Amino acid sequence: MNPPLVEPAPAPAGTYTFVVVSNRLPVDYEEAEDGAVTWRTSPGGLVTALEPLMRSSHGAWVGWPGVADRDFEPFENDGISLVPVRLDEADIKDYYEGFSNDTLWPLYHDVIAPPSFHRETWEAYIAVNRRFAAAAAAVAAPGATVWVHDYQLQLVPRMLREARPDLVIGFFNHIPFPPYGIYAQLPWRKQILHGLLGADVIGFQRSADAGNFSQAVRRLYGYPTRGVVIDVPTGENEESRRVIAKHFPISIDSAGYEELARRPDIQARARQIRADLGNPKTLMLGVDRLDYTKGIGHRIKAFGELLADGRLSVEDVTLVQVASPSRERVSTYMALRDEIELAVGRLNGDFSTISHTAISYHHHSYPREEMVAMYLAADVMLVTALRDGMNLVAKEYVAARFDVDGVLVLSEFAGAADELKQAILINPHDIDGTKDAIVRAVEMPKRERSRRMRSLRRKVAENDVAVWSASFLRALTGGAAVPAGIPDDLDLALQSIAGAENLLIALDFDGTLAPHVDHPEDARAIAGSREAVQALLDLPGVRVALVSGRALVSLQHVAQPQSSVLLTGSHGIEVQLDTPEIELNLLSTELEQLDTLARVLESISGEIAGTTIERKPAGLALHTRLATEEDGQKAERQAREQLGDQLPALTVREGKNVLEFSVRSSTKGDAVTKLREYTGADRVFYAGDDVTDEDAFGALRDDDVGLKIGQGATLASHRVRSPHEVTQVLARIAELRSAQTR
Ligand code: GDG
Repeated sequence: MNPPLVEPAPAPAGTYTFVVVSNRLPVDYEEAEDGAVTWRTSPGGLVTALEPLMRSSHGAWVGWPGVADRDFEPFENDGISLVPVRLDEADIKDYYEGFSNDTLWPLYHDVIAPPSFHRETWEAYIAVNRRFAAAAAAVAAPGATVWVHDYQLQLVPRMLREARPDLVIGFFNHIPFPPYGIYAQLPWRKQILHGLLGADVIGFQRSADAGNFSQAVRRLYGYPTRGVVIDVPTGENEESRRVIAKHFPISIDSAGYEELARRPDIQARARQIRADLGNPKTLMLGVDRLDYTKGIGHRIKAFGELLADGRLSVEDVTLVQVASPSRERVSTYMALRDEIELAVGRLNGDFSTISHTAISYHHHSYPREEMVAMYLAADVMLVTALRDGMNLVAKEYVAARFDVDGVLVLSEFAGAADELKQAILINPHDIDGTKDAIVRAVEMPKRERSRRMRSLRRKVAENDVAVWSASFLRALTGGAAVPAGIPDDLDLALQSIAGAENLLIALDFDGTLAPHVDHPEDARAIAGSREAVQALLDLPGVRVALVSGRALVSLQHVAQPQSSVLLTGSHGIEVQLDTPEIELNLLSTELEQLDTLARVLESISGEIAGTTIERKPAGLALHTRLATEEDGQKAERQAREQLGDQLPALTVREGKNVLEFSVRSSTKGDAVTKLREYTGADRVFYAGDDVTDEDAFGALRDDDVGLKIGQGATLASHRVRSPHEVTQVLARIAELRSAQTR
């Protein structure tokens, strides 16, 4: 058991209903010679995204104002309430430069640089996180939503929950979350997970990051995880809290970038930049904080070799590299700067001519207008990060290119690569591959450039930072009372989906078609739902499926579905797709694991009185209800230990006096994916009410429709009150589709 991180003294509540917490406040401090203090908003994407919400919902931002050793009272700037947290020089050295940037940053970025592990800086990290948590707890109104940001503040969610259990708490990690083999190096690996699991929703950039996090939770805490859902025991009456760990790829204010790019003065500046560089045929650009994760050295090496090989010539191609100053007091960064500047100097010495500079290198920060002018001026944008949470520069370049030109070369190790598939994707460690990609970018014909850029621009425009924050906050909140009927935005979505060529209607049963009842065997679909399903089944190009956590035999018994309804049960482990038999859908490796599992549990149960084994479709359960408490614990411990060694990939679910092991960790999300494949559906409608339905919502694509029934956090795009509305919705889809196909 972890000790409480904050003494649980009941804290008095504040007045803000929405609170953002980040290491740095979005303002810069300026002091005039006469001592007059002004604060200037530093316009990042996060501010742009959250500003409207901050204003409309009585919000506050908690963070460090950027000046050490000074106390500042809360103040208002540009209509946003700011709550400064004090950091002393020692905090900056130990919490910020030390633990955050010399331990967590390199560890989370695949140990590209060696992380240092120091107990003193860890202590400072705890102390400063506690200060942030206390500041947020003091200003948040009862039941407020608090959104904590980034790796510097991973203990804050738990500290806040302990101080203020009434709050709804979200956390977003802007940087990657590493695979377990790397994360496990951290001496305080359990404490950090414990800290994060204080949140209700934990957001990551990529689905791989969320997966790494869930795996760390399973390995270090053994908590059951199903898809994006983690059941975290509360320590009271066998209860657990549901935590969602999912990817929410961050973005930029794309309209804002495009607006700047369209300004005549900025376009003129772009032309000027090219002219000042001697109007090279190809201008290549790199823009990064000077950080070892960004692969600046790899980029320079590839460029240098291309010049040396004669595949590029300094007469034709110039590389502009902006390396904005960063973390200059951390020794790894000082060494990096020396290394990069040595490489730039050597390369220029070798290849530049009096009239042509190979690399135009700038160790400065520029105003945003100047950055946009550079984006417009650059024919090729090089993003060669060795590991990057997202990389906003890639998205900014795309947003700025309203002329639908320019080529983005993008590392597959940047989160942006998950979305920006029409970039030229590279592995920056592969210098030859990177060189080929650069040449391809330089030589790419105009038609291909436009085709790729058009598709990239659509992606960035549709998924801007407002969409990002809205989808995170929708997952986090959405607990307000749900009105009856079909809301207008849902009706619009139904109109669109009803026209699909092949439509899959996938429905949870309990709580969706049937109200919840005390005894599961008594559940029955509500009046009218059978007719609504039949109306859909009668239409061409529509398939209807039930997706249930129940075993299929039980589902058939209570739902009595029409014969053409597709069925999946036990969270996707059992399927019945137009066949008379139920298929178990296990791979031969899984069958072997099942045998090993049975052998281990039977031998434990054979030796410990009062324990029994129950066979499940894809696993076994060890029941200890009839054993003494001591024997029960012993059996569970032995099972965990032996299976942990022999079958580490098993999914473990803990219940009251039962420990369940499955060889298949199937979710309703897997069920939806399988059904989509089987039916060849181009659009999917999914309705469900339970937390296990969140996996299904998580498996939907942008143009699918997810419908959550009732209150509670959800990833679904729409919500209705009860099964009654679900029946209306199904009837409405049938009506719309038959009208459209008539
Ligand atoms: C972290 C994660 C994730 C850079 N130089 C100047 C300047 N910039 C701006 C860029 C861009 C931002 O800074 C950098 O964002 P990145 O995403 O590229 O990288 P990190 O700073 O490492 O950010 C990253 C991000 O958090 C968000 O979640 O994407 O993966 O590491 O906006 O334009 N801006 C100006 N002058 C400069 O000289 N004005």
